[in-house]
Amino acid sequence: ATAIHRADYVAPAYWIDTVDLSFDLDPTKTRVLNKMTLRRNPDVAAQALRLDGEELNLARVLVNGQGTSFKMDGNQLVLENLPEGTEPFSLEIFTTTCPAKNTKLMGLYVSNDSFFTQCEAEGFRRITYFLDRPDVMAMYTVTLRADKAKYPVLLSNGNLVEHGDLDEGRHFAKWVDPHKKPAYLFALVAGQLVAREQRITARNGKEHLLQVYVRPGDLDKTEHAMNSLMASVAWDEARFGLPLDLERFMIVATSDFNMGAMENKGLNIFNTKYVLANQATATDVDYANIESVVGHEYFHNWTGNRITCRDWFQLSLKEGLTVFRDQEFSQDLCADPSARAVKRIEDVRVLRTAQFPEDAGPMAHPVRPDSYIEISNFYTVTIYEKGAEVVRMMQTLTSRAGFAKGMTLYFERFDGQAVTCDDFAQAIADANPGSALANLLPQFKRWYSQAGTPRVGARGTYDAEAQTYTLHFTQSCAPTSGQPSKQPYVIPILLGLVGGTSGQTLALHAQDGPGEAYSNYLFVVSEESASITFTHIQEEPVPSILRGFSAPVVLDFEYTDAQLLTLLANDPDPFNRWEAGQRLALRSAIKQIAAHADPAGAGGLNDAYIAAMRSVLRHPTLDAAFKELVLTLPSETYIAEQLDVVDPQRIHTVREAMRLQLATALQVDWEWAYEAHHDNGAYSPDPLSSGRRALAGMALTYLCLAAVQSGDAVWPGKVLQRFKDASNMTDRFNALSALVGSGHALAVPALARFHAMFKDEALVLDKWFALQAGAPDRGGQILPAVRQLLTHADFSIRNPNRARSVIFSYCSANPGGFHRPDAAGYVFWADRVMELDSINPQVAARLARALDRWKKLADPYRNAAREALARVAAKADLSNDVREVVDRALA
Ligand code: HT7
Ligand code: ZN
Repeated sequence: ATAIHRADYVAPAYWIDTVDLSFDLDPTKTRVLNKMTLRRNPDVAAQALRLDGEELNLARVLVNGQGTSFKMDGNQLVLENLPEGTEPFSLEIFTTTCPAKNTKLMGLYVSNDSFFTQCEAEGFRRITYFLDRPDVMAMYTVTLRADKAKYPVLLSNGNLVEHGDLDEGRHFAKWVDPHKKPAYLFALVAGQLVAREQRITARNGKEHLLQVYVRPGDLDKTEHAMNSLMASVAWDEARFGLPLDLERFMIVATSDFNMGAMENKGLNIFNTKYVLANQATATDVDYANIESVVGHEYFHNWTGNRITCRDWFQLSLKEGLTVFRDQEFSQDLCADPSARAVKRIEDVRVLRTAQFPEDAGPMAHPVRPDSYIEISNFYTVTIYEKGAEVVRMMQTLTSRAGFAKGMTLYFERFDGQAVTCDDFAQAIADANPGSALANLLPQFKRWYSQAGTPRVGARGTYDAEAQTYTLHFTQSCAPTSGQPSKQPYVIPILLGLVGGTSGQTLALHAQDGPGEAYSNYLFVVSEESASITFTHIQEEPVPSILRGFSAPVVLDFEYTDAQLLTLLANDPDPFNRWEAGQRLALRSAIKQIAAHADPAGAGGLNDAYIAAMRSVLRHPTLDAAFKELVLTLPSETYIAEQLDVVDPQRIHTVREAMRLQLATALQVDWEWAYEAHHDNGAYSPDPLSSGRRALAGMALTYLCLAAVQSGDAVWPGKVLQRFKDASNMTDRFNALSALVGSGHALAVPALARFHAMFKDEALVLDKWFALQAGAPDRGGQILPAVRQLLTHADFSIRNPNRARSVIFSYCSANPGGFHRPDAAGYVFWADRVMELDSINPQVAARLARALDRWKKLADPYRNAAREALARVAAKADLSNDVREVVDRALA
C-alpha cells in the first residue's frame, strides 16, 4: 500500500453533474445501473477517466448509449476513448454486488434482513464505479426496487417523488435529492422498519417532516432521539441562523455499524446505540450521548454537507467544526451554568485521556494530516476533538458574536462548495478584522499543521511592595514523526487570580492594558516566552490559569499543595476548581508509584486531600454532577501518560489503593451522599437529576468497596436490593457495577438476573458484556472471564457493538486486566486483531491501536507487546487498515 500526500492534490479531470441510480435489491445479487452525465474539467489537462470501484462485478459500460472500450488498472476502471471537448456526455455502468457477504459494513450491506449503506469515506466505490472523492458533487436521482413483503420501506436521500407496485410482488420508490452532494453522502435503506414522525414548522414558516425509523418493537425507544432532533433544528436556527433545507429529514437505526452515525443528506444512518433509549434500557450517559450524536449528525447538514471537504486531508473542516457545534449545543441545552461546566470537564477529559496520548504516540498527526495510507484510520480524536478545540480557540479569540459572524461569512463564500481548513480559518478571521485571530492568522494555523501537544510553562512572581503580580509563560512542543522542531503556537490563556489567604477573586488590572478591572483576563501567548503583570494586587495570589481549558495544552505550574487546596475551595472557574483536585490526586498517585514501598493498602492520600474531598462531597451548593467529577480519581490511562516509563500493574495497584482509602475514610459521608441523592421519583434524564444519580451511584461503588474490605454484609445486601428494585437503567446498572467492581460474591447472581431480564435487548447485553470485560482485575481472573464471554451464545465477533463490548472493553479500557506480566493479554489481542481483520478491517484497525503506547511500557510488558505487534505485522494478507497501524507502532 502506498501513502497519499496532501501536497499531491489535483482537481478532478472530469466533473459529474448528474447521477441516476437504479437498484434491484437482492441480498445475494443486487443489480446497480448507474447513468451519469459528465464533462471534462477544462482546468485540467485532457486525460483518461479513471473511476474507482471495489469488489464489483462489471457487466456493461456505455458512453452516449454506445458500447465502448475500457480497461482495468488495479481497482480502477479506465476509459480512454471519451468524447473530446467540454460538452457533457453520458456514461452508463451496470454492475452487480453481493450485500449479504459484505462483512466490512462499507458500501451496501445487509443487517437483520434490511439493506443499509455506508459510503464515507470511500464506500461508494463498493456500490458502483465512480469518482469517489469529496470534491466531485452531483445531483442524484435514485430508484429502488425490491420485494414488497420483505422490504416494505425503501428510502434514499431527498424527496420521495414516485412509488408504486411492480410485478411479482415487487415495488419501487424514486427519490430525488434537491441538493448536489459528494458520493460519500449517498445513502439507501430498505427493510421492515417503522417510524416515529413529527411535523415541525421552522422559524421561517417552512414545514418539515422528521422521521426516526427503527425495527418494529423499538418504537417505544425513539422519543428521546426525536426530541433531540427537534432541539437540534431549533438550536442551529437560533445560534447560527442555519435552517433545515429539506422537506423531510430521516434518521434510521441499524445494529451493525462501524462508527456512531453517518450524516448522509436527509437520511442519517445511526448505530442503534445512539438512537434507542427508554428509561428501562438506557442510562443517563446513553441519553446524553444520543442528544449529542443526533445533534452532531444534524449539524453536519450545514458543516459538512452544504460545505464539504475538498479532500480527506481536510476532514477536520467538517468534523472538528461539527464536534465544536455539538459540544456547544449540549452546553446551551443546560439551563444551569454548573451543568455547562460539567459538560466542558467531560469533553476535556476525553481530549486528555484519548487525544493527548494519540498526539504523543506513533499515530500522531496534525489536525490536517499531510499523508495517510488508509483514510478510515484518520477518523481520530485528533481530527475530531483536537479539531474542535482549534475551532473553540477561534471563538475565544473572536468572541461568541464574532465567531457567529465568521460562520455567516463562511457560508456566504462557500455554500455548495468543497473547500479547505484554510478557507474556513480565513473566513472567521476576515469577519473579525482587528481580532487576535485576524492579527495572528498564519501563526494560528500552526494548530492545523503541527502535530503534538504544546506544553506551557508558567511561573508567578509577587512583589508585595509594588503590589504587582507577574506571570511568566514559556511554550514548547516535543518532536513528532516528520516534525523534529515546532514553531510557537498562538495560545489563548484565560486566567484569573484568587487571594492566597482570603480565597477572594482578585480584580485584574493589566499593567499595560485598558484601565478597567476584570475577574477573567484573556492573555494570548504567541511567542516562545511572554509575561503579563497585574497591578493593585494586595495579597499574594494563587493564579488560576487556563480557565475553562482555553487551549489544548499541558500546563506546567509548580503549585504547592496549599495553593491547589485554595483553588479547590475557592476558584470561581469550575474547570480549574476540578483541575486542582485532579492535580492533587495525580501528585499523590505519582509519588506512590515512584515509592519503593508496596503501595497496596495505604492509599497514600494525605489528610488535607481527604478533608477537601469531604467538604466537596458535603458542600451545600455545589451540584451533584460536579461533585462526582471532583471525587473521580484520574484514570489509569491519564496517570500513565504523565510517566516516562509505565508499569500498568503498579498504576492499577496504586489507584485501587487510593480508591479503597477514599471508600473507607469517607464511609460515613458516602452513606450520607447515597441517602441524600438517591430518589425513586419519576425518571428524567436532565443534567440535574442525572448528576444526583451519578453521585448516588458513586456512593454505592465506594460503600461496596469498603464493605468487601471490612467483611460487612449490609451495604452489598442493600445494593443488591437497589439493583432489583430500580425503576430505571441508570440506577440498576450503577448498583450492578458497584457489586461487580467490588468483586463481591453477590455480583454473580446479580449478573445472571440482569442477563435473564434483558436477554432480548441487544444494547443492554452490550453493557452486560462490557461490565464484565472491564471489571477490575484481582489476581488475573479477567482474561479467562473474557475468553469465556467469547464462547457465550450471545457473543458474535461480526457485530461491531458486541465485539467492542467484550474485546475493546478488555484490551482498550481495562489496563489492569490487559497488561499481564505473562503477556497473555497481548497474545489475546493479537489473535483478535487478526481474526477481526478478515471480517472487518476498520474495526480491527481500531483494536490494533490498543498497543499504541507500547514503547513507554516497562519490561516485561514492553518486550512482550513488541512481539505481539510483530506477530500481527508478519501476517501476510493483512488489510491496509491494520498494516498502517502496526507498521507505525513498530517504526
Ligand atoms: N462522518 C461520519 C464518519 C463515519 C465513518 C467513517 C468511516 C467508516 C465508517 C463511518 N461511519 C461514519 C461520522 C461523523 O463524524 O458524523
Ligand atoms: Zn461528524
